[in-house]
Amino acid sequence: MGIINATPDSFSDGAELQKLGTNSFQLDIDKALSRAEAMVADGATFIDVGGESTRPGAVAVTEQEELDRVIPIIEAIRARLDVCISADTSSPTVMREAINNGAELINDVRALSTPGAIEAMSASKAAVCLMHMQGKPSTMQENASQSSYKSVVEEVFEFLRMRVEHCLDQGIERSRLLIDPGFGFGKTVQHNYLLLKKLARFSELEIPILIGVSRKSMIGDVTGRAIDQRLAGSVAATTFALASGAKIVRTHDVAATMDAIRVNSAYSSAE
Ligand code: YH5
Repeated sequence: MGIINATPDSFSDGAELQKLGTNSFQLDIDKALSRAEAMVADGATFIDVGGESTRPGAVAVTEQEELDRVIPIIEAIRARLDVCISADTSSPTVMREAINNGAELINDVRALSTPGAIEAMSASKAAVCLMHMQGKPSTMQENASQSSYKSVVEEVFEFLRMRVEHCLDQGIERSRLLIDPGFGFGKTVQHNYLLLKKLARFSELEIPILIGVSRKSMIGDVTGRAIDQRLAGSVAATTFALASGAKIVRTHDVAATMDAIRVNSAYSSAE
């Protein structure tokens, strides 16, 4: 799963080109589309489009801003590429609009906890990824270190098990669900590595596991590397996740991640 961040700061040359009389909005869409094309050429089968930054400390966006950022990019990808489009959102309105415009997966870091989100999904045929997060993006990492997980693995497991049950009760079929332990979301580096080590536990739920470790602090912390130097570490962590049964990997670096997937497939099927 390749990542497209539809947040203004991720297309940073927009402002400069605008001065020359170019439409920066169209430029952002073109840029997102060429990124998506490259990721599909590298082997991505999902493109995750998000308009709300959920990085630690990020500020909230309005629903309208999110729609304005995400929907045109989804439309452009749908018109040009044969790939499963994932919309990274917690807003029921954005979920509905994204699905109406061709998204087949909703990636919700809040696991459908926003009022109306469950209803938006049960009224659709789209799939949904339920992710675990402790706290909220603006403050989750401030509290992570003193956070009182008795056992981080058991608590994340119980949370996902209950969200899965709730979705099933509300008419979202099992075959439409994905689960994700939410690396970096209200967790210390130690919590993240324990979750990675025990990831196989989550296959008990018999729902495909999606993971995202790409360029995150858990990689930066142990390698001492800046965000743009974390590829090797991210691929190493990904390999452990694949060996423990992860089925979908959310990444900024599709080509290298595909190599890890191929190596893992060969390793798993060796006899
Ligand atoms: C995820 O794990 N993550 S957004 C901080 C970074 C680098 C990357 C400090 N959405 C996930 O990618 N959706 C995000 O450097 C996600 N699973 C799912 N399902 C955070 C992110 C990032 C944060």
